[in-house]
Amino acid sequence: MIKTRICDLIGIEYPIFQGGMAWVSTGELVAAVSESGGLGIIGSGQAPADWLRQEIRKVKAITKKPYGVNVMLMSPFVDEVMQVILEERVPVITTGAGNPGKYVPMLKDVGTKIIPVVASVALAKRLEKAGVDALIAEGTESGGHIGEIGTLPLVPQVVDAVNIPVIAAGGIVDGRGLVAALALGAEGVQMGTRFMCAEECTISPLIKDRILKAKDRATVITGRSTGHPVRCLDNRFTREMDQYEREGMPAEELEKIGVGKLRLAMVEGDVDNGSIMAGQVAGAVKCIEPAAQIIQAIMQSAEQEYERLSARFAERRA
Ligand code: TUI
Repeated sequence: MIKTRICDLIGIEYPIFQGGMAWVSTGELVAAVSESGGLGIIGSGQAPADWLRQEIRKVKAITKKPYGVNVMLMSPFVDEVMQVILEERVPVITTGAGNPGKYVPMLKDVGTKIIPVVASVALAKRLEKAGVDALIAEGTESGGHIGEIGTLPLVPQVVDAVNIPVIAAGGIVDGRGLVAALALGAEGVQMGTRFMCAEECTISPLIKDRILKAKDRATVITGRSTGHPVRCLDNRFTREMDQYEREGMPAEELEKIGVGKLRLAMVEGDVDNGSIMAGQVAGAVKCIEPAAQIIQAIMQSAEQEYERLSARFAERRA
């Protein structure tokens, strides 16, 4: 059994977070992950506050276990979303795409644990000083809005720079990834892409099918010129964006074209014109299965991999 500080900090059985993906991580998936002993996290993205309240209530109706909400700090509704989080006494929040420092005191007041996503050592250090409870160090292998450093170099540098627990994200899809993350000094993992193919995930089956058919080189990065690079599966939408970027379209116009495209993919199932945000591990996701089975499989294979490595080290010592 792999228990770490993060399990004790938030009261979960297994050190596995399900990434809070906009339009993907709805109450159904979140409740299933939390009920299975991981941490399910609602993706509030750019959704309005009442949508979030409804998803929180769905989770509370299904499970009494801890769950989280991801706050996308570039959302126009961020203040209202924070208000709902306070009112509903959400146990854990994660944040993305910005610095949540100014929200830390009010969240601490109500006992909400704050676990920001960082893509650099500098922000990790600043947020530890601001009083956050743990950090998610997310490498560029992830889907969606990404930083520039790979998980393998980022995680140990963040681990060495702070004393609070660090969760590794980006490029992790199975038990081998969990053991590797622990070897880097992380105390857990966050996975998004694999949970997109959970049975309980409510996205369009056409998107799940695209992930299952993806190969290792299926993802591309668009939006570098806007300062907000995004990783998604290569499709008509990403090729058009790429063309516009090469033609020098201004950032504002590019961003306008992107509006609504994530929903178009995930909810409407438009696999050509939508933005299918997914990580580089898409090629390693092999089947649709219940969240409980995903978590059990990861824990079982992590323990086997750990045993295998221990045996190899023991052989060398003998
Ligand atoms: O946030 C994510 N992934 C996301 S958010 C999203 S919605 C979106 N759509 C279009 C454009 C932008 C967002 C889709 N996927 N992951 C967490 C994450 N946070 N990755 C990287 C960061 C990050 C980047 C810069 C965090 C902080 C930061 O700097 C803030 C600062 O002030 O230094």
